[in-house]
Amino acid sequence: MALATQDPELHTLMVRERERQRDGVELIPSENYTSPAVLEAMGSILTNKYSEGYPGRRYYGGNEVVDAVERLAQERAKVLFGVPHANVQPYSGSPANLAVYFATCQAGDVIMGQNLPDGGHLTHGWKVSATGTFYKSVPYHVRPDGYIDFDEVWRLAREHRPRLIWCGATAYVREFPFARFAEVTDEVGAYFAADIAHIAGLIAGGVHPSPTPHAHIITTTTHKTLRGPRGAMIMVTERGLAKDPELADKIDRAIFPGLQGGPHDHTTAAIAVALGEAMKPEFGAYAAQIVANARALGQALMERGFTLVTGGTDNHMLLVDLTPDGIGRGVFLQEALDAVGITVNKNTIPGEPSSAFYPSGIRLGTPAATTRGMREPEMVHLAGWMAQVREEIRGFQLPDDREARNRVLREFRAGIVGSQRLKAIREEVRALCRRFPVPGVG
Ligand code: DSN
Repeated sequence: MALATQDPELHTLMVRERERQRDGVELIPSENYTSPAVLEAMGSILTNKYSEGYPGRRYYGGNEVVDAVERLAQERAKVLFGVPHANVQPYSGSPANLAVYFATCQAGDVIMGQNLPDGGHLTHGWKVSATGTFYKSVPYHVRPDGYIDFDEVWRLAREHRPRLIWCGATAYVREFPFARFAEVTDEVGAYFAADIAHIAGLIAGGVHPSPTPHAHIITTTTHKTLRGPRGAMIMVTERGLAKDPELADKIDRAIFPGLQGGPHDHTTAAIAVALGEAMKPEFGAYAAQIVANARALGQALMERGFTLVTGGTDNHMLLVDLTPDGIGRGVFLQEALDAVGITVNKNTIPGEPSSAFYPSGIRLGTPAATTRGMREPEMVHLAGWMAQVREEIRGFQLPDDREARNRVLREFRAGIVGSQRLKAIREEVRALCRRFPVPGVG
């Protein structure tokens, strides 16, 4: 109420976003809907406090309650992921990952991670990221079939003797081979960091193997499948402490005072709430349904002629290869699906023949749709609409020449605004959404 009267301009924008979330299907695999309890903690008076340091070791007074909040989040993370140490202060995934470098490497050290266009993350050493600038990045790739090229991982690790190897990705649809990465890192003496940002909720729910017995360090964001607030955690495993008994202290010092100042205590509280939710048996059922929905969506898409990287999925995500329709078509399908209220993101595919800005695929995921209660029958509806949208825009091709490309995109955008077919699908999507309210949104 305060916002509506005090700042109607901002309030109107929030109303619009609420409607967008309510009336469209969210299929971006890194997004989710938090619970009303998480939202309540996030929007709480805990945002008023400064708490540099760690519980019992702060630089400001008045932290007796915040200490208890942070300890609660730490303890829940430790229980949920079976680790002896958890730092819940990273502002988000990228600072968390940067802290891992700061704790384990010197500038110029060799590091390895999955190449960005092959599904890896910016912070795993991509050339324009600080992690690819301050450290010598030797990326590994996926094979043409979409699976991690493990022969290459072995070859590069033996040749370059990296200090740190990442396993984890933003666009990888198969189970991560954590045990195999442990063999490699053990042989070459590297730290093994597992970035489980995408799959943390699946691990917590018991439907993806955990890296805890294999990795030294585990990082994760808390807002994807884990369904918490936007934040992150860094965990150190027993294996990590066996390799380096100081590792937990090094991680803590890397976050504060190395990279960050005061933690966001309202986020810490919301992480504690989300971890508490993830410890409940119903979260396991949720995680299993995410995967079941992803498989159902993938099967229905393939039955309608779509090509999936690796031919399916083991997790919450699908990567659709649109090259049979022409290269660089991700932007066309993303925008046309936006027009009908289905939100996806354009994405590179293995061996991308175009560019990261005009990639040849789209990335889909089921965590958010599953949170609002959608099941296999709804996935089949979604696949049907996606096939119709693809047909509607089949005539557009992306020219190489920049001017021609801009002209085609202008025509395309005018075309999707004017399409009666897309308008009709938009109404069908809206009707489906009304049957599945979003927690905290309505
Ligand atoms: N932006 C995230 C994702 O969508 O996967 C990764 O940081």
